[in-house]
Amino acid sequence: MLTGCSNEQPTLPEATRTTDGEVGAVSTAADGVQEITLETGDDYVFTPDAFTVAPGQVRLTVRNVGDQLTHNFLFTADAGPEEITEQIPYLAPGQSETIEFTVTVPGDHRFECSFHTALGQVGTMTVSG
Ligand SMILES: [Cu+2]
Repeated sequence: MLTGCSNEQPTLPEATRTTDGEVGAVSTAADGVQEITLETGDDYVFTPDAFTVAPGQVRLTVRNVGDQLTHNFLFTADAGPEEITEQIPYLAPGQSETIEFTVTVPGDHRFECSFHTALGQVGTMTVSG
């Protein structure tokens, strides 16, 4: 599947969107930066738990839609083709945080909520070649 700049206009009118970023889809913002929004909640899952970006700048938002659980978001140390140190250390229920970073090396980056890795709250960001 092709992603990125070749995408046509979204099919939903803007007024019906709940947020400025569609959960789970990598899109390109007006400033040219690729964007992705993940959701997590009271279920120890990131949605999506796998997505692919192109080399370049990435703006990643994590939204905690849960009522009870606090999560975080970080790329697992020494598990990817290059280091990404940007992280969201603390994301309380109802909060949304955005980080930006740049990737250059193709490969898979594991990410996790370090509070809940034992419960399987992990995922994979692939940087395409
Ligand atoms: Cu968590």
